[in-house]
Amino acid sequence: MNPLSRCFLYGIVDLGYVAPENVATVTTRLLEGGIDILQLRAKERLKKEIVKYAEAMLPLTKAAGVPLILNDYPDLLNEVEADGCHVGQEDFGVAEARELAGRGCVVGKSTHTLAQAHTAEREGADYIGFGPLFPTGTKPSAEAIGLAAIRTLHEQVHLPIFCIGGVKLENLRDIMGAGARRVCIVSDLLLATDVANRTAQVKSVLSFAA
Ligand code: TZP
Ligand code: MG
Repeated sequence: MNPLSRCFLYGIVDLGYVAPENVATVTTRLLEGGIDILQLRAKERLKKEIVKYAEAMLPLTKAAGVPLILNDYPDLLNEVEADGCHVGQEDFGVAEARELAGRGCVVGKSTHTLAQAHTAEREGADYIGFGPLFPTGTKPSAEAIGLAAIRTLHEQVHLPIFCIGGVKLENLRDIMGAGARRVCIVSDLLLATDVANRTAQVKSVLSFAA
């Protein structure tokens, strides 16, 4: 069975939004709200800093039984007891990521087209991200792809698919209505006044739609 088959809401502790001293607190809030899987995303940070943030998150995610995924650096899985890594189209192939990780782990891949999603499945990814659905300040350089391909994607690719990019509590029902089952949300959770409450609200919409 896919280790992520019961994960529907993917959260990211993104250091673009979270100050280093708040990494543990924000992680706790996301977990309190019922996040199913968490990624640490720390662009332009040194690897040794990323290791430190991951170490702050790990006891919390482990206690909650929630997988922790490191963005960009599969090799850090040699140093950190995280559960997996996430790679983009310009990073590594899935097999290469597994080799760099040096041990069994979850490998996720970012995809932006149906063709890339098929390739990721063939390469043996454990899950994919699909997006950005909408323009997003979290990844301003990426072109939005809209909702049109979501249903076909779910008919053709049999991996956990996390729709990402501009997903918010407010548009979640539309995204589910377009065929999505799982989502990844960054800013709408991290910028909420009450992160745990926002996370719980999103979870309840997702479970209602499941
Ligand atoms: N990959 C595609 S869109 C995105 C990433 C990391 C950012 C999503 O962030 P937000 O704030 O939920 O739009
Ligand atoms: Mg990357």
